[in-house]
Amino acid sequence: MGILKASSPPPSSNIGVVMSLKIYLDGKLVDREQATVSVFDHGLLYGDGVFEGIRAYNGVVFKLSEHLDRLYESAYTLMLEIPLKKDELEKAVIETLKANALKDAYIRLVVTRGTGDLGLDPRKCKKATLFIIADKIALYPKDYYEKGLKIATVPTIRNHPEALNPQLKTLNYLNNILAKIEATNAGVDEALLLNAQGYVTECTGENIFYVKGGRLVTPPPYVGILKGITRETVMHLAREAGLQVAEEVFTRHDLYTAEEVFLTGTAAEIVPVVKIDNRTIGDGKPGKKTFSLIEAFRRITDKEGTKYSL
Ligand code: PXG
Repeated sequence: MGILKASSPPPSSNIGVVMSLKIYLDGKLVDREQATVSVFDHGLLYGDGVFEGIRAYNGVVFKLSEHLDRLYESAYTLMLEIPLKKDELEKAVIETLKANALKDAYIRLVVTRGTGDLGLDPRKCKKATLFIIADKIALYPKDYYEKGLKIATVPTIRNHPEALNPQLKTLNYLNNILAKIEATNAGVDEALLLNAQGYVTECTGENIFYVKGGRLVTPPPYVGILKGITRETVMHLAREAGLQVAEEVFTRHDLYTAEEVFLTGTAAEIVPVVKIDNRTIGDGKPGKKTFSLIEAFRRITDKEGTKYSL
């Protein structure tokens, strides 16, 4: 998948004022140049922290409450105390969007263990660092949705749930980054990760689904996946559309022989897959059920979430 880049500062307006992106950092909105964290921050030194990637569509933060619940749950297991209550954090997200006059945005919400010293003991960090970046959304190329992706299984397996549970959205993404490098080396668009038992888990930043015989199937969380918010939404939309939806353990064979395969994630939304490990899926074109789910998804993105006005 493409890489989401923070946009460079916009060019000066005709009255000569340079608008800088405002970043929420530990309770204040600051210019991007001032939005810095310490080299002793354990988020940087150890990847000790949690994050969320969220989108706003036409003045609605899609499923903000669900994203915040997942953030607090990841932090709870890591015994990382988020310095704001959920309603305060919700306000901080909206404040950041307003400060940047963004109706459509990509929001990156990050909480690190905070500043400590050179030792991984989290007790050395007295207070978590919290920042929110809201920027213009860099969309994926249209081609991805019209032609579909080619993906391949990579040698790196998904983290074992009793090592670093994939249900936690932590700042340690090296499992996914290694897989991404392997996919790029193999000349495909995205990596498919199996678990230690050889079952299909997910891609580097997307959940996976297949359609076969009128059923929509996706792996259950216990195989080792992030419980995607887009995943939950798609399961709901599919049930509403009369599809039978199942969370089942499956292998690559089930994907190769499926009628349709697609990926889901906040950044990608729903993206069709047409080739896996050089096997053509269905007739090699994005499937009908995938397209109707994309349409159904796009109808609700600016309805199901937290509304705000600029
Ligand atoms: N699996 C993994 C490993 C993820 O990181 C998803 C599935 C999909 O979850 P959601 O809740 O988004 O449907 C993710 C989400 C980025 C970026 O900037 C990554 C994600 C989300 C947004 C942006 O790479 N990952």
